[in-house]
Amino acid sequence: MNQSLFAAIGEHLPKDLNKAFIRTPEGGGYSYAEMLRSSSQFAHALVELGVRPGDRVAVQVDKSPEAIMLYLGTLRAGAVYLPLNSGYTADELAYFLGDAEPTLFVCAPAFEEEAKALAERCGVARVATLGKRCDGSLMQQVQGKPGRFIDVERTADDLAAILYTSGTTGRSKGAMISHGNLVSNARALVEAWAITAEDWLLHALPIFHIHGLFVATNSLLMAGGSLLFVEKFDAAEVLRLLLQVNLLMGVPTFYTRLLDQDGLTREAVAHMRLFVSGSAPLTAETHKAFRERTGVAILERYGMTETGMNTSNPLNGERIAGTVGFPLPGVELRITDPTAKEPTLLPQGEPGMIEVRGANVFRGYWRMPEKTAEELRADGYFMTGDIGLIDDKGYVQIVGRSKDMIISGGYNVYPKELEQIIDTLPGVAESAVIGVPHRDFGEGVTAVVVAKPGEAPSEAAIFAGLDGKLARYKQPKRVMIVDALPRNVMGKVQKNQLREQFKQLYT
Ligand code: MLC
Ligand code: AMP
Repeated sequence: MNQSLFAAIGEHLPKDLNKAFIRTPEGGGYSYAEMLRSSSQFAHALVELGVRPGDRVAVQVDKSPEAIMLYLGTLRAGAVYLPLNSGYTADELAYFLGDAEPTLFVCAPAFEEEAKALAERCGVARVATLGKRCDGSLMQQVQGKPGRFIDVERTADDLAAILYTSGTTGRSKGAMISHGNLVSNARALVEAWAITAEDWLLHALPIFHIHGLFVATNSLLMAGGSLLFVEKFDAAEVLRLLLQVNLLMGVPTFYTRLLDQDGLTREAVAHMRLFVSGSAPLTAETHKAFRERTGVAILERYGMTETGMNTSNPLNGERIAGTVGFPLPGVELRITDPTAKEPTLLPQGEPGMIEVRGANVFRGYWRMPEKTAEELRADGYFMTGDIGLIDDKGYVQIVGRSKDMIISGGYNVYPKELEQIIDTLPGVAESAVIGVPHRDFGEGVTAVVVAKPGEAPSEAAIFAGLDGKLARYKQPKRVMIVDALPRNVMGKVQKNQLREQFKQLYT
């Protein structure tokens, strides 16, 4: 039996296949029947381009309904989808292409020449292009292909996708996500949030991370629901389009920006069934402000690339601000002592390492068995790196992170990646990159820099030194020059002290 995500979606198709699957505000998009046809055509085109089952298809394109067809076509061809943030620079891409060794790299048409040179350098056999206006070489290749495709059979353990997550020590790791992972998590969300074919979700997230690609897209597909698809989040436009939908999923920045809109009123959202927030902490302040203004309690959930969604506040029941709710169906969660080598359970209410187990947990890191072994325990629990507790009502609260990571507007930024570059810049003795409260992005990436004796690197020089090397969202919003970094007796930089010192920089 085919255990692929697409086969599972096939079991839940709406009765009327002419019903919308994706619609854009301009009237474009695909019905379910058109989705079945188009994803077949994409699968045929991929096969023609030499993509075999198990091959990786790396994709860095602008958001469009066609990009979703490419995703589905890749799954149907039995290949492994590898989405890449459209903000990644050529340096960043070179690493991913070299590591994942895809058969095909699909990029935006404007990037074709550069991509071909990069692909040659990284040993990638083919490049095709896909634009957001149905343009590009892949789109041409898709035209005229048969509207039926015999799907490649997959087991639950076969890979469906690889998503790179940066590491705290430098090299990014490719999280291997199986069909079984995607199917189980989409089913759990359909159950937890009671998603049906009547639902319309306003999709304003990027589609190169699990939130936009898996949580928002797969769960609606698994229920035969519909997506109103916009290219990016614009608070005024989203507020206007909410009238046409009943669900919104977003990162906390969506909600703080919506609160800045005068038009956000009880009446404006009276028809909405559910607002979901995740990917970063939703402050109790934002939760409360949204509730006061609209009468609606945002439902906060918690997940990560390696595990999909782990917990959710209840659909029916109290949604408590500052908590991420209960484990989803099929997910086991425990809190352990982060200092102990063997899993040591902590009493309820005590903060420790959040560990999760279930069909949602990934298959390990691509070609990094030692990293996999460091984070996936022999008994199947994954050590998330998040510090949390289970309160007396059974709600999970996240209170911190054991990993040195910043979450800015829902994107993860690893300080090490910046520090390694900043430390090589002229006049810099050393640096520490921290996240401090930021009104818009939740945390603002901030570089704290110590100059070499007799030198005075400027903020502008640091910005210039990072330009083009890392995606823009990773770059510091401010650079603070200090005389020395605070260290403990072991010589370790005390980032907590720096976070305290600069906590009011962006508020
Ligand atoms: C954009 N910029 C950011 C940024 N997004 N800077 C810091 N953090 C961010 N998140 C920068 C741009 O580089 C640019 O800077 C400037 O801000 C304006 O760019 P923009 O394109 O106009 O930004 P905007 O569209 O307003 O984007 C903000 C945003 C977007 C919050 C809407 O970042 C977003 O959609 N975030 C969602 C991320 C997401 O989906 N995360 C899920 C990960 S999965 P400059 O200098 O170039 O002018 C996951 C697991 C889970 O975490 O549980 O879900
Ligand atoms: P990523 O590696 O991009 O998938 O990001 C996953 C990380 O985002 C988790 O390990 C958490 O640290 C964080 N995260 C996701 N959802 C929440 C949430 N609701 N509250 C706090 N942190 C969250």
